[in-house]
Amino acid sequence: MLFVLVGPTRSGKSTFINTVLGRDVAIEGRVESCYSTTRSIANYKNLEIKDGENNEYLPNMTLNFMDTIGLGDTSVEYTDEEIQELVKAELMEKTKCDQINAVIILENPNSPAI
Ligand SMILES: Nc1nc2c(ncn2[C@@H]2O[C@H](COP(=O)(O)OP(=O)(O)OP(=O)(O)O)[C@@H](O)[C@H]2O)c(=O)[nH]1
Ligand SMILES: [Mg+2]
Repeated sequence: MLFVLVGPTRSGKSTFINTVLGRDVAIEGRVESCYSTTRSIANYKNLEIKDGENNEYLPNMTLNFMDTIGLGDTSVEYTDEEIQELVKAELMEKTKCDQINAVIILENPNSPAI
């Protein structure tokens, strides 16, 4: 299963991936950081899920995640439109669109959209 994470910088995309997998795979930003952390698209493939309670990997279940560059950070070398194009190109090139199970859109909790 492939999940694509999109949303503003520091909305918790990388943290979401790590939380679901039960271990640190994607690099998370520090809370006090002013800058986006994920600065290029990262594909995490065929990763097993770790059960945090007994520290064991769950059998017969692997997940794929695409972690994307956060939107809305002017310190990043790409504009939001360029990031959207990069994500689109990545999806078309490395995976097939019909393999996507969900696009997960995260928002910052203080966003007016919430
Ligand atoms: N309190 C709280 N903090 C969170 C939550 N999710 C993420 N964080 C913190 O928010 C900060 C940013 O999280 P990231 O996962 O790096 O955010 P991101 O969307 O990947 O950011 P970019 O890579 O910059 O686009 C980190 O310090 C996380 O620990 C949450 O649900 N609650
Ligand atoms: Mg990130």
